[in-house]
Amino acid sequence: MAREAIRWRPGCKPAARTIAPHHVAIARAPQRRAPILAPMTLILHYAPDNASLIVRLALEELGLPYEARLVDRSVRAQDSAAYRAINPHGLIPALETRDGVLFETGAILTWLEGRAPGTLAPMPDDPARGDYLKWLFFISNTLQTTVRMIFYPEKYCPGHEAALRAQMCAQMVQYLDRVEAAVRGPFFGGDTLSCIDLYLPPLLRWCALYPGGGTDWFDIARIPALMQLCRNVEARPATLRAAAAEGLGDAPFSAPAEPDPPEGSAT
Ligand SMILES: N[C@@H](CCC(=O)N[C@@H](CS)C(=O)NCC(=O)O)C(=O)O
Repeated sequence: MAREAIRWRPGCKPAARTIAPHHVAIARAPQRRAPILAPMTLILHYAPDNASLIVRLALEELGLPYEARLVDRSVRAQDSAAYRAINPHGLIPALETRDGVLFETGAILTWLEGRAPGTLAPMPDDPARGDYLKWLFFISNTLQTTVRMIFYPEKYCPGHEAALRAQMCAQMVQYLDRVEAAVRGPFFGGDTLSCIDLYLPPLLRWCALYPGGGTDWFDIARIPALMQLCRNVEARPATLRAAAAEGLGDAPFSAPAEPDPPEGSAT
């Protein structure tokens, strides 16, 4: 079906919300004032197959126009003064908005979801909101941080990298078992896509791929509900657009392979 970008106008709710027919949450959109967001005011600082992918998935789902600006990891551009002026932590992603620069994937997702309330998260008065928030925070605070420790143990415990990595892989198995047990439907919370469904598949992809030669701990057979969720997310046109932009193939989450990006480097 025709897919239009969300447009915000002063003093009214978003117009032309024809993202996808199964976005039942759209019907819950509030009548309150939505902010003005002029086209092309969003700049996503990204590297292929980095955490910026999660933000790109949300931008694509919401149909928001954005410019993707490469952070060239092959020359450690994330450490450059220019990028540190955007994100002082030197981490990818960052999103430039009319409200200033945002960093932290979970914060960016929440800000974006707040531009179109009800599209990618339960509304504040929805009983499902609490479950959504607690798992979103767990994924952002704990799951993603554990993945970082598996990828970059030298940043957390120099001299004890192997021990830290082993400990974090074992921890991750337990965390993923708990996330698996919490899946409620085709998407994490049930029938409706949320930011959580855009966050988990990239994390699982990275567990399967990185670091090269060090992913034996990751056992897809333990997490069938999450694998089905991955298949459901990667069937979406928004996901296919994001995957194409970053060279991730047609099954980026259920059958991940090394990326072949049109520009930049994943590591
Ligand atoms: N907590 C941050 C973590 C982001 C993160 O780990 N980004 C990685 C890429 S996936 C990164 O910038 N790595 C480069 C580095 O650590 O130097 C967030 O959620 O945005």
